[in-house]
Amino acid sequence: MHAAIARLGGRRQPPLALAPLARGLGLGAAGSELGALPPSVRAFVEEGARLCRPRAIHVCDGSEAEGAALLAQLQADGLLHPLPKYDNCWLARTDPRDVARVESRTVLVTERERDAVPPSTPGAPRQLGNWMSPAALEQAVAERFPGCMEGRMLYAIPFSMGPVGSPLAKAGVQLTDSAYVVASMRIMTRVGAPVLRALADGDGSFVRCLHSVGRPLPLQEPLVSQWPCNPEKTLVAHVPDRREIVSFGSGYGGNSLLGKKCFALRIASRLARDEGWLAEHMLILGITDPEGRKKYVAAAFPSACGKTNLAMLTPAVPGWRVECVGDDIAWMKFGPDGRLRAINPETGFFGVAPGTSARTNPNAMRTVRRNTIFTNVGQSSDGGVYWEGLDEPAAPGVTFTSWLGKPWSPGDPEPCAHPNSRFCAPARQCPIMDPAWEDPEGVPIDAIIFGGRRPQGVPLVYEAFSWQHGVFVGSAMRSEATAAAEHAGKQLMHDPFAMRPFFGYNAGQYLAHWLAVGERAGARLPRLFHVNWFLRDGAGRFVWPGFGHNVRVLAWVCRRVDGEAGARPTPVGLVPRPDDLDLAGLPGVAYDDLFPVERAFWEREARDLRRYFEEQFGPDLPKEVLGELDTLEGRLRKM
Ligand code: GTP
Ligand code: SPV
Ligand code: MN
Repeated sequence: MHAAIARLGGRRQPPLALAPLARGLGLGAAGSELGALPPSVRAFVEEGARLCRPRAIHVCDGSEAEGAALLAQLQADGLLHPLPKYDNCWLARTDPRDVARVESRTVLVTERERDAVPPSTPGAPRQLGNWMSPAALEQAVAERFPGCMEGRMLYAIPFSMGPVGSPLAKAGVQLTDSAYVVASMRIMTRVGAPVLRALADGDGSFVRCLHSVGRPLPLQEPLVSQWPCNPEKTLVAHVPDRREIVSFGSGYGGNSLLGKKCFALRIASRLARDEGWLAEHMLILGITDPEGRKKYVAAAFPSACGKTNLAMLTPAVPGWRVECVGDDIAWMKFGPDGRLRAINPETGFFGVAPGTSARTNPNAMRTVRRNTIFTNVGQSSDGGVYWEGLDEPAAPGVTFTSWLGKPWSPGDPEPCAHPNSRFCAPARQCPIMDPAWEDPEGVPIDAIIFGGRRPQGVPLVYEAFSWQHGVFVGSAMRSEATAAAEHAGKQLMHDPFAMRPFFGYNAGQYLAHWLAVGERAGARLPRLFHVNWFLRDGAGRFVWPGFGHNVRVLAWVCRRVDGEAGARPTPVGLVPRPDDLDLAGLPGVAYDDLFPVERAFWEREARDLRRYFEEQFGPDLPKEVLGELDTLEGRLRKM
C-alpha cells in the first residue's frame, strides 16, 4: 500500500463516492470505469483521490479518442499551441522556473541513510543523492498533497515500462493532475487497457507513482505561461522499499514523467540490484558492418551528452548501418546463453532540441514532424519550431518567438530556445528503429561504452583492460555540467556511470553490483569502452567532427569485439593505433590531437578521483575499484 498517502488520506478525509466521479469528465466515453480496475489499482486510485481531492477522476485507456480529447483540452487551456507547419505537433512553454530536473529536491527515502547514499566526509556537499527519512517524507506529503488537486482532474495512468508481457517489463500506475503529463506519458510509455489486463492476469504488482503540479483551483496567484507548477514546494521522492514515487510541484521532464528517471532508473536500479540485473542510463543501438555482421552496443553518457544522437546515427562512412533500440534507458538481464539482453523500457524520445539538425541528426528531424510535443523551443511565424543549431534558413518574412513567448531575432543575446528545450516524439516514427526494438527478450549486448564531455586530456576512445577495470572506468566518469539539471556553468562534474542523479540506492553498493555481474558464472560479458566526442583545441573548437563520424569509433569497437582490430596499451586503457582507426577524408583531424595520453594530466585526474572517492564514497567504495586506481597510478609512474 501507499503507506504515507493512505495514512493521510484515511485520517483526514471521508471516503469519496468515486463511481460518479469516473463519469462526466469531458472526455466522452473514453476511460475505464473504476469498478473494472484490478483491486490493487483501484485502491491506489481511491487513496490518491481521498488525499488530493480532485474534482473528477479519469482512468486512462490509451485510446486514440482519449489522446485527441487531451490535446484539445490542453489547447483550450492555452497550455499547448498548435504547430500547423507539421502534422499534429504542439508547443508548450513552461513557467521559466520549471525548465529542468531539480536534483537538489530529488530524494531517496529509506529507513537507514546508508541504504540510500554512501557516507560522505563531513562538510563535503553530497553528490551521490539526497536522503530523506520516512517520517520526513510523511511530513512533506502532509504539507503538500491534501487537497492539492482541488478543482482539477485526477488522471490515473496505467503504464508499462517494456513491452507488455515481456519478462523484462514492469508496470506502473501514475496519478497526476497534469494533462500535459498524460499526453507525454502516452508517447513515452505503453499506456492503458493492455497494461490493466496484464496486471489483472499477473500478481497485480506495480510501481505507485503520485504526481501533482501543486496548484489547486481556484488559483491563489496567476499562472505564468498557463503552466501550473509550484517551484517553492517541488519535491521528487522515491521509496524504493515500497516501489513508490511521490512528485510535487514540477511538470517538467524527469520530474513529472515518472516512468522515466524515477521508475526506470531510480526504482528499477534498486529492483535490478535485488534481482541480479541492470537498469542503466544508456542508449542501445544495433550496428551492421559492411560484411553484414550485426552487433548491439549500449552507451552511458550523462544527460545532454549525446545519447540520442549516437542512438540515431547516420554513418559518415559508407557500408555501415546503425539502427536504434533506445536513446536513454536500458534494462539488461542475462539470458540463458549467458549474454546480457537489453530492452528499451520506453516508447518515445524526450530529446534535447538545440543542436538537432538535418546535418547532425536527420533521423531525429524526421521523427519529430508528426505527433510530437515540443517544450520550450522557439516558434516561427509560419507555424514551425526554431532552436539554436537548427540550421534551416528561414523563409523570407518569417519572424520568431522565443521560448519565453517574446519576439526574437537572430543575433539576439538570449537564445531563442531554452538550452534544455525538448521534443517528445513516438519512437516508432524514427526511420531507423531496429526490427528488434520491441522484442520482449531484448537484444544481446556486445559492447558497453562510457563517455562524457571532456574538453581536455581524455582520448577519443579507449578500451578497458578487463571487466573490473571497466567498472573503474565507469566509476571515474566526469563531464561538463549541462542544462538538463539546475547546475550552473560548465563545471566538470563526477558522474559515475552517468547515474549520479539516478542511483536508486547507495552508489558504492551499485559499483559492487557491477563487479558482481562480472563474476557471474557462465556470463559472456560485453567489452567495455570509454569515448569522448568533446575534446577542444586551444581556440575552443571541437577537434572531433562527431555525430555521423562517431561511426568510425563504433567501427573500431566492433572490430575489437570480433578480435580483428589492433590496439596499443596506454596507462589509461587500450587505444587504437593510427592504422586501426579510419580517419580517411577528415581534413584537419590529426590522430595525435585525438589521443592525448599525458602523464601530468592523468596524475592530476587520479588525484582528483582519489579525493572524490574518499569524500563521496568513503568506506562504501569497493576495494577493487580503489585497487584499479592504485594500478592506474602505478602505470602512470612507469610512463
Ligand atoms: P538526455 O536526453 O539529457 O539524456 O541527453 P542525451 O545524452 O541524449 O544527449 P543528446 O544526444 O540529446 O545531445 C545533447 C547535445 O549534445 C545536443 O545539443 C547535441 O547536438 C550535442 N551532441 C551530441 N552528439 C555530439 C557529438 O558527437 N559532437 C558534438 N560536438 N556534439 C554532440
Ligand atoms: C536527462 O536529463 O537525462 C533526460 C531528460 O533524459 S529528463 O527526462 O528531464 O530527465
Ligand atoms: Mn537522459
